[in-house]
Amino acid sequence: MKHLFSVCCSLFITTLLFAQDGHELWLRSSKSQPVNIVCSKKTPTLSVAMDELRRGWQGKSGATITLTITKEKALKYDGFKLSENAVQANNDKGILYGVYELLRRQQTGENITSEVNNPSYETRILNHWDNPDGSVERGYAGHSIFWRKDEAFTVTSQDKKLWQEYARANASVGINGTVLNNVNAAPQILNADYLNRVKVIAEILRPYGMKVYLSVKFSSPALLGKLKTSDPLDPEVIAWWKAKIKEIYSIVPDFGGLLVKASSEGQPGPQDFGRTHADGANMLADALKPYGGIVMWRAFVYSPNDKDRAKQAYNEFMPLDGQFRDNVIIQVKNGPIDFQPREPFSPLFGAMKNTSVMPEFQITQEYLGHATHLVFLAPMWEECLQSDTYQKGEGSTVARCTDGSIYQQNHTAIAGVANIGLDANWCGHHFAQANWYAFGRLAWNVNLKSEQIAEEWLRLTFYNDSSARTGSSDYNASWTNDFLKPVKQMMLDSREAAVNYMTPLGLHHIMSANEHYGPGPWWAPKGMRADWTPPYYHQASVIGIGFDRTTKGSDAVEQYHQPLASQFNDPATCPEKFLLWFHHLPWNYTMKSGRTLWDELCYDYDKGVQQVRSFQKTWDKVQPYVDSTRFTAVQRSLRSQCQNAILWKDACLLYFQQFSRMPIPYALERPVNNLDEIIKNDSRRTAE
Ligand code: BDP
Repeated sequence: MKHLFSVCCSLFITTLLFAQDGHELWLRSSKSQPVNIVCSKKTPTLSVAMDELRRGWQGKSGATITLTITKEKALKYDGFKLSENAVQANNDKGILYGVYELLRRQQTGENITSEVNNPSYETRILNHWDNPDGSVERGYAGHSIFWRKDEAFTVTSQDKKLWQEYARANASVGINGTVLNNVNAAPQILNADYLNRVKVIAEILRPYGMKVYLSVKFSSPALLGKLKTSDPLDPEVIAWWKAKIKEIYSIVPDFGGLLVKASSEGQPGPQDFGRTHADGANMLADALKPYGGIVMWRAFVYSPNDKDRAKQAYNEFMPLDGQFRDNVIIQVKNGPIDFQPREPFSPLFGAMKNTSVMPEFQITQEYLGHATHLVFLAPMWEECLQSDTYQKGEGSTVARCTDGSIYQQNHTAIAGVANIGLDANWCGHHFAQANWYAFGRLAWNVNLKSEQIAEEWLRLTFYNDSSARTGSSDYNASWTNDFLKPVKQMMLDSREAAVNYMTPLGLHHIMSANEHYGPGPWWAPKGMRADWTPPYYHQASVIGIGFDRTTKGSDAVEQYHQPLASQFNDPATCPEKFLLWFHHLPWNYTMKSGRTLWDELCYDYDKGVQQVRSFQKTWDKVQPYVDSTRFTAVQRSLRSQCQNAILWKDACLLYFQQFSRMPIPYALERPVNNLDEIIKNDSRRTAE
């Protein structure tokens, strides 16, 4: 009888759940209460704030809320002060952020306390890797929302609507800037036609407090200006950039600045002319300075000649510490190599003491299963941000070394490589939206916990208020117990699961070539740059596995401040999650669990697969709480994720087993794929 009752309830709830394509993100409209707003000033941003209040007020019906621009010393950047019926800030953007916070708290049922809420970073920016032809590098959610191939310069009302929705979503989590094009920049982005489109985008984003930025190709003076050189010290080159930047500001007066990938992966840069990164960055910084613009100069550099790619950014940039202008920020990826599922933090954080440094995270899941795998990235970013660099004593976390708490920085910033495209749900996977949300929330408050972010996002994105009203408090309780708790746990476990089935124990860069989806530890075609092939990173042989970065090896450990350098250098004290990042060890090396290294690897891969299987069960069970469109989409993705996790496990274990020559522990499930077939399929694909 009880069972029948709950089945009936489930059916009742399900029928009330309207199909959701996910386009509304975490900003799902719900019926609001009437509200009176008192606001003495009038600006486009304040109008947005007032509209949002009217649209989403869930407080007392007929309440009066006051929006006041003050001059409060305790407020930093666009921070705000909140109470149940007042928002104070030093500027209109702060008011807007305060309004979003107020509405979020009303919706999630959090307390509204009257404390100062300042952002951790001044600039909280997305990097779109969007190309002028509409394609998106490492994008898995459809084409660019900004650019397209056909009728490239026509702006439709549909474009404008989408850009406005985009701006609103970003503002609601505090993101205040966006780089509109790929770091592998097409030079034509600086041509008038494109700049006019940038102007329209900027106009739509502006009321939402968002500035636009562009990525530029360092050789633009030669390519576009037909100059003989792009040498940053050449007077004609300097004049060309000055004129170009003047032109940009005449079109977009509040333009934010430039992002530059130079002397990196084949991109031109100052080194082509015998100049340094500082020469290049400073030349652009000087041209931007009169307008208040900044240069975000990337430290993602490596050449095939270096013995250890992990060391290179540090080697190139440390000697330049203190030589950059105060409107240059060095943009550093979280790890020293790339955006791998797990890396130790980049040793540049905290080490560059006289230069502004900003973290770059990848929201798009290039190495984490694209838009197919459910991987909540907040735990990964939290791990990086809360890593202690020890550069200024204990507690010198990456967060504190970059947010201005420890070093005097003229500008502070944090960037996330966007996962946004034209897909109806913006991000490809419904749960990938949580990563966009999480990036914004962490950029605003670098100390937020992943758990809080996941909970907020789930409440905003999946709580069904029409059912809540009919189902009353019972619905609330069962939603919390049977949906929120298990799904939140799934999100929180999902990154570690991906590490387990992809790259456990510090393994890295063993993904399949080019598209970076699935395993490829064997991939090393003749003549290929060694540092683009997985064997360079895993170094597996009959002797053992792992990259020796100890003092006896590449000595990458030396780039870390003590006590980390010694800790990483010794396999007994090196955290096991980084073991094979720093050490080459024999297959029978004894792990803390008492198992051999080989067995541990097998157990970790297996655990990853089992975790995804448990995510499938978790999701199937919450069906009554989710509309069928989103339910089915996530269910299907989890099936593909599970197949891919099994492929990772089978491929890596069977491949490494050729060297370990040890059996896969018999307690574990046997592989279901054959290595030769996996490799054959993979080489067919990489040859395409
Ligand atoms: C790598 C990506 C490549 C990017 C590069 C970068 O595979 O597409 O251009 O990072 O960040 O991970 O510049």
